Amino acid sequence: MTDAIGYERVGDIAVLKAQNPPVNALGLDVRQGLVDGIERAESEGAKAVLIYGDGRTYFAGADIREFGKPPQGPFLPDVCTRIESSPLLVISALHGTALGGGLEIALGSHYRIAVPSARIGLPEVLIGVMPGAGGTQRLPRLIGIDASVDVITSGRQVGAKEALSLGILDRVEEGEPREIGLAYAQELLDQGAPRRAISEMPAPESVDFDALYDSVLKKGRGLLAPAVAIRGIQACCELPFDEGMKRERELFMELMSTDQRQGMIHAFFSERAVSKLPELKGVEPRALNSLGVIGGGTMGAGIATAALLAGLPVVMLEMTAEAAEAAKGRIAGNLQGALKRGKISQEKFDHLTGEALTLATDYDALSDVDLVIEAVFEEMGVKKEVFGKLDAVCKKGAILASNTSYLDVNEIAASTSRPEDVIGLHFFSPAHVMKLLEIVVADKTALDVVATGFELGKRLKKISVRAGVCDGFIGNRILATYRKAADHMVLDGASPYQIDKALTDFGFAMGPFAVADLAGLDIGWAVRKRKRAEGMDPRERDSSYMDKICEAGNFGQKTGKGYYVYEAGKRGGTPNPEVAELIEAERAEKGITPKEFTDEEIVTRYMAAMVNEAAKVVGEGIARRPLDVDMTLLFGYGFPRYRGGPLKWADMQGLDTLLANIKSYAEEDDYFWQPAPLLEQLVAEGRTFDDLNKENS
Ligand code: T1G
Repeated sequence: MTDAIGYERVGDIAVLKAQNPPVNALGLDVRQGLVDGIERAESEGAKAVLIYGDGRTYFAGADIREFGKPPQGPFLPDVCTRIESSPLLVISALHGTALGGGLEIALGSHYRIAVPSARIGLPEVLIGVMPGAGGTQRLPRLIGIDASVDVITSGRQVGAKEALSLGILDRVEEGEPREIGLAYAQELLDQGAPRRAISEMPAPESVDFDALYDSVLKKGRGLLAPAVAIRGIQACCELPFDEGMKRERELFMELMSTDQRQGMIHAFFSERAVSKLPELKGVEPRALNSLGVIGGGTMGAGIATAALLAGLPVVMLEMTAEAAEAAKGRIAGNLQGALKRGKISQEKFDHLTGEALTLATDYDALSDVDLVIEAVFEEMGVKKEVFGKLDAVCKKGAILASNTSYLDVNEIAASTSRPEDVIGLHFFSPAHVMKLLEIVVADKTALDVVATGFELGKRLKKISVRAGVCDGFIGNRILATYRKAADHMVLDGASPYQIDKALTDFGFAMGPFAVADLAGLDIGWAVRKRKRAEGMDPRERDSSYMDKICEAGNFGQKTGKGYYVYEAGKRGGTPNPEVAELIEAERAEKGITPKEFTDEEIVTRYMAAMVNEAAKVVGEGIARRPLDVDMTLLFGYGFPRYRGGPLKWADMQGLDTLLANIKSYAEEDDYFWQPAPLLEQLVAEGRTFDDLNKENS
């Protein structure tokens, strides 16, 4: 017996306790311990077996750290079948999150009881695979095809109450899993309850699985796993159980070998690793019990909303009482969404827009808050004025943060007497929805201030990424480059609409031109004007057609017209014919003969620009590790999760191929396409971005 599974007898009941913290993942020792425990219970003449988890949860699934390594028996499907085939009555008592292989172990049991707070699910598709231990063979027998398709293809967590009504659980009882499990097992023994092997239950009637496969594939926007899982459910309905299990295993192993599985596992572990910085180990955050927000516009109101939902009282400072009331209205509007979705009660809504939110027009109201975030106009003079006042008013040790999206946080810090207390907290709009938070660390920012930034991000359930100070930090700096690559392709012959489609086919939620219309074309216009005013390198390709779109008052969705024309009540837009004319005129003016671009070339160039700039951002230390860039692009810029992020994608393409492409583009334009030194170094040394992740985590 391994100690991963504890064994004790309570009368006729053998109790198997999972003790493999932190989440009782079904690693080799746990699997072996379960088999040994069942065999021991049978040899000792027990009448029933209770399986439950010690610590915070029942089994949370296979140990995904084993993925990609040579598989070792006993394999999980066999463990589930071994449990199910026991002549003893097997009961599982669930708490925490019984997910993936964890739920499959429970489905191999004959009865299932749970505490009310338990959640169950088959989230395998969220990491690029599918249930591979009988989930697609047992669940449909238990709850039918429709409910199984929902649970398996969504990967969502199902609460105990819903799981009971679906028939996945037999009982939901308050109490400790061990106690309610023992009581239920004894009750079943006393009733002479029969074993209930799900594999012996009839499978549902087959349906048109080809149509179901197609609709799930379309809905997944390129994601393979949910659609392949449909073929597993089909096997349940069309094959005897044992053959269905074999078919499920084949499909599972097919998914295990895909780039999508690699990408999504990378995303799973990276979103946890990104906020674990070696330099913050053992650094205590400062007190964080109250927040001040300056500026109640869209961003400030979004930040205040996120803080209020995280339980932090907020002082909202605006210039006038009317503006403060308008800010409160925006916050209430944001919270209405949470109220409608049942995320908060009316009572909570009233509290958050009542005593938890203080409106103010005088800086003195911020004298006692632990952390202030300003979200005022993006102009350095305005920022310095705000920070000068904060420096005078805020208590010693208070943290002064700027939500600036590209201004120099070092310069802002230098305008105070306490640069060590100054940090950038770059939220993404809408701030109460977007997961990404760039924590911009200036030269003098104290370590415990950085730690407090990450603590705030954790409280707000953000994916927090440490960024150094440069124009655009991590995300916007990389965006500016790959957006420019797209603009160059437009000038050279591609249409904005072909580019948008090529990139949505690649998996982006939206293409760059649709994104520009959403964000507002006036933002890019202001940046181009700023850069021209600051003086541009004559080798940098500039473009005027976009200015002409803006000069006509077309800023995208907010004016109803930009690259696309938007009609009220209709999703998406149709190409704006004026844009093509402006592009042709500029090509003519510049003497450019337009050339054809294939979708593949569009994606290759676009991604080469993104990876090259990302490699510079890592090489310069603006991003700590390649995974930090991946998480930034995933959570702030709609990069497709199943590709893991641009640098994970680059590793899978092969860095040598990418570098060769960049060098070939440099022959046309050696200013824009300067190969990143880090990329050249990695190729020369035969290393990958993932090697860097491992060396720096
Ligand atoms: N394997 C290995 N490590 C895991 C793990 C897992 N399944 N789940 C979590 N961890 C680690 C995680 O990396 C972190 O480590 C720590 O545990 C705490 O996690 C055959 C093949 C369970 C809801 O997909 O959804 O079964 O950073 O920070 O927020 O069909 O973890 O501390 O070093 O996330 O409380 C299916 C994935 C696997 C569940 C807990 N199961 N995990 O959330 O803590 S595939 C999953 C989660 C499978 C079978 C197939 C969450 C959680 P570290 P955490 P949390």
